[in-house]
Amino acid sequence: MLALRDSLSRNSKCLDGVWDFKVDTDNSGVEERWFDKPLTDTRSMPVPASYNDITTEIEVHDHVGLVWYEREAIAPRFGDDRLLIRFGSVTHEAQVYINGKEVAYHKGGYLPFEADITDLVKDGEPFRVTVAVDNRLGWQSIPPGYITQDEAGNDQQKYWHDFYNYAGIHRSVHLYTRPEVHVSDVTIVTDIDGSAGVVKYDVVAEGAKNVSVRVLDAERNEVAAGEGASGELRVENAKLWAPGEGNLYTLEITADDDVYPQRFGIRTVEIKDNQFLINGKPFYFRGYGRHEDNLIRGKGHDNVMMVHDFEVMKWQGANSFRTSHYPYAEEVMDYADEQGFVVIDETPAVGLNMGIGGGIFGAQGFVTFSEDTANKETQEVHANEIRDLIARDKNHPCVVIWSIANEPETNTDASREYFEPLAKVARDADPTRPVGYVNVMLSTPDVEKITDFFDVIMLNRYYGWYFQTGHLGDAEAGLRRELDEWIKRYPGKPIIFTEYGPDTMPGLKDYFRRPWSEEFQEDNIGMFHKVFDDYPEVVGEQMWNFADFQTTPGTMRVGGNKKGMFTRDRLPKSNAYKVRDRWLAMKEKQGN
Ligand code: BDP
Repeated sequence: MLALRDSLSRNSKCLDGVWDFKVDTDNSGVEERWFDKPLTDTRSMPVPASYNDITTEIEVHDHVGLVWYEREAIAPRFGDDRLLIRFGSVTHEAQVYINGKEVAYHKGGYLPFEADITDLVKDGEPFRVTVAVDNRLGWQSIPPGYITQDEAGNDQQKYWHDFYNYAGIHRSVHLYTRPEVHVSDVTIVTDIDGSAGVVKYDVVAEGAKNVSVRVLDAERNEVAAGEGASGELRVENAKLWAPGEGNLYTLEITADDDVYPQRFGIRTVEIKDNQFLINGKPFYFRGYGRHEDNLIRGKGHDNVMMVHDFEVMKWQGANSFRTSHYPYAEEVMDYADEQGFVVIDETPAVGLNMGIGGGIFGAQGFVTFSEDTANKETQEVHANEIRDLIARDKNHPCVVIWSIANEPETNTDASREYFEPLAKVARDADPTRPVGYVNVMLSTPDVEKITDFFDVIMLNRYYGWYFQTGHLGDAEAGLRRELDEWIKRYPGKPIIFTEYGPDTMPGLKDYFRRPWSEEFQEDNIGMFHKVFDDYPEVVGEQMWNFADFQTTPGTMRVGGNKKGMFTRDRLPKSNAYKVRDRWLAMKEKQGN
């Protein structure tokens, strides 16, 4: 889906603000047709934000099922154009009504959707927007979950991922206008030829008689132009997009009366002899797995936090991150392009592994892949998440790898059957970028069954924390043994560490440098770094996690997951300074 952009032919109006809100205590609002009339007995709820932490009421925080949002909007003048309503994301399911009429149903909590509402509203007139939001996860949702009842008969949502199931209207809501005949998609693929950039483009604009394009540089000078819906252009003396250098161009597309500006960067990505090459140069990933998680807002997108987080990452000398464990807000992807950050872009397929349920995530006793659990239908939902993510993010130069799942079960024949077609879905949707998945520690190379479908090996490893807790000598030996085995079995595939590091209580100091202390975080992460430095096949270190984040309560979680390099309010733990020294030195050496 195309990003929201204003242009000569497109105007948008933001509907963010304070909406009316109501919890649907017994989840009966759809049957009772709450959307027919304005909601009654409402309270205030900011948009965008997760609703969970806004009020002080546990009934709101813990509600399982539907909540309702509503506001009035005034239609802008749209004349003969179409008027659409667009949501950046609603987690996890949304039904949208305009003046009581359903216009959209969308399942999947982390990607945008829109609806044409032209025929339901009038220029300049007020109308009612009602959104029913459902936070329930089931076996056929991505991520998966299931619901049980407690002794009192209340629903309890269970899931296998280690972050809190925040819900609500998480990203901005807009109205926008566009001509009836319009640009509905564009794919841009770039290459480098000497000092020139080669720009292949393919526009979809159904019914358009005339399609033309021009490439504009950052100062809006035209540097190339073409006729027709697809073609190849040359940009002489191209300013390449590169790590640390957010050089961007715009492909301005004109399709009859519609004008759509698509930003892109000229760069290449390639894997060769164990190395990850960007613009033909070996790239080493320094950074983190992150979360969209913040105080009070939960998973609501917030530009203040976004810009601050990037400042903090730059302070530390990071050059990359993974969108663990779901697609991030479009604003974040745009900003990563601009800042020259390198991104591993992940689908919301997290927790497809009932083997690690156990004590941590509060559920166990299921088989991951079966007719009654994650089945064909789940696989199709998963496939659509991959397609939709790639459709949304394919023109972002920052994205260099698609990660189709985090820590799924991959040590069974059933997992091989499940993942083979999904790897293909990703490759068909984008033949230009490497595809991978993020591997869990239970899937060591001797038992893992799907790495041959992928281009890179991405490992989450907790040596010295969940395993050999506190014993770094054994941890290091285990890590080295495992790495040797991966390299032996998969020669040529580069290895990126996508998670490592222990929970660390900020302020907990210890002369004996034991687990949970700030000293232990330094030692554990330092041990990993020492090992990485010995292996040229390791081309990246993304520690877990950028910042502490909220989870479901559990005996292994203290007010959430504490593996942050920074606290939840983005203050450095002592390890952050150590890693900063390392990363700034590496940056100096690598030049990015
Ligand atoms: C891995 C998951 C991540 C968890 C992390 C942890 O990928 O989501 O938060 O471990 O345990 O299993 O901290």
